[in-house]
Order: sequence, then structure tokens, then C-alpha cells
Amino acid sequence: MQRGKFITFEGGEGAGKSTQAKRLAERLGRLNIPALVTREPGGTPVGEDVRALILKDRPTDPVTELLLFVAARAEHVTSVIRPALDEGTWVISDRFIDSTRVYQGKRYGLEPEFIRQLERYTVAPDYPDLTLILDLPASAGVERARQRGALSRYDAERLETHERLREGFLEIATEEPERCVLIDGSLPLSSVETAVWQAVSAHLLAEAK
Ligand code: T5A
Repeated sequence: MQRGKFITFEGGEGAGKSTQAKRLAERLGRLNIPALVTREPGGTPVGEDVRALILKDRPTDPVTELLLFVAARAEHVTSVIRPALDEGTWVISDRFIDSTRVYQGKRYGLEPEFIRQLERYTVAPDYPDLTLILDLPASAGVERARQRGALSRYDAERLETHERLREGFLEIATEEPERCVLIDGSLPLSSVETAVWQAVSAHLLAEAK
């Protein structure tokens, strides 16, 4: 049996990640490719507890926050992502390692090598096959999140912080062009969906046949 493919969506608040993750799974389903949509933080009972904890009360120490995200990820990879890939299911995760690199790395200045080392312990060898980075101006993303409902404490941060985070995702897209595809998230929903599908077709569907 062929192993499933691992796709992640990344980007700032309100970029459209959750919406596009669901649409992509539906498209794959129409080709009879089994696909599981999951999210971070979350995806497991432990991960959902960590999500509730982190989004409610920000830990005082940035390292505490980093380790909580990483702990939730370890559980997610071991109990959900890896088993699904092993049985041939494609996994689509709404946020993954790049959110940690950007939010904890860029915002707090935690050492990139420390974060990469934690990735090696928790994720390797199951790095994403493809990462779709949805990019749009921070003000537009925060406005979408605001319209959708209550802002989490992350959404509610200053606009300059969101712009700095956006730069972080753009840097990753430039540094890892073989894994990452940058998509204009400010386009209408259907245009973003088309761009996502083109990227998945070009990078993964040809080799999966
Ligand atoms: N975090 C996470 C870390 O700090 N470190 C980590 O390691 C990880 C994994 C999680 C928070 O945790 C932080 C980052 C986050 O701040 P979250 O709720 O999972 O929070 O993440 P958000 O990005 O805040 O989730 P959102 O739901 O706000 O954003 P999405 O998923 O990108 O956007 P989506 O699809 O829900 O769409 C938002 C709204 O916009 C509309 C949708 O209909 C919806 O109403 N929309 C569009 N409207 C017009 N045109 C388009 N193209 C649209 N696309 C979507």
C-alpha cells in the first residue's frame, strides 16, 4: 500500500486555512483519495486540552508556551498523523511546525536551532510533503477573524506583531521552495481553492499515480 501524503496549511490569522483544508479534503475525496483534516494545536484529546489551555491563559515563560505546543504535536504525530499516513490516508493539518517556528521563534526570539531540534524529536521523519502558505495583509486577516466571531488572545495582538509574523511565513516560503508554495490568500475563496488544487496536483498527485 502506498503511504499517504502529508499536507499542511500555514499563515496568519484569518488567512483561510481551515476553509481551504476542508475544501481540499472534499476534492481529494472526489478522486477516492482518503483524507483526514486535523489541526494544531489540537487533533487529539491531549492536544485539544492544550489548545484550550494556551488560547485562554498565555504562559508567562515563552519556553513553557513552546513546550506546550511541541508536547501537543508529539501526541498528534504519534497517535494520529503517522498511523493515518501508514495506512494510506492523506493528512491535511491546519497549522504545524511552521506556526511554531514563526509564532514562538520570531515573536520571542527563541533560538531556531532549539526549535529545529525539538522538531527532530517529535516530527522526524514525518515532515510535511507539501506546505501551502496562505498569505494576506495582517489587517485583512484580523478583520476576517473579527467578523467570524470572538478573537483569541493571539488574534487580538497588535497589527505590527501580525505583520512580523507574516514576514516569518514569507521567509520560510523563500528558504524552502521545494516544500512550500505561497498562495495569495486575499483572492476570492474559489480562486484560492483553485490555486491550492493546482499546487497539490503539481507536487503530489502526479507522483501518487
Ligand atoms: N499557534 C499555533 C502558535 O503560536 N504556535 C503553534 O505551534 C501553533 C500550531 C491557533 C493560534 O495558535 C497559534 C497561532 C494561532 O494564533 P487558530 O484558531 O487555530 O489559533 O488559528 P487562526 O489562524 O486564528 O484560525 P482562523 O480560523 O482565524 O484562521 P483560518 O483558519 O486561516 O481562516 P478561516 O478559514 O477560518 O477563515 C476565517 C474567515 O474568513 C473567511 C471565512 O469564511 C471565515 O469567516 N474567509 C474568506 N473570506 C473572503 N475571502 C477568502 N478567500 C476567505 N477565506 C476565508
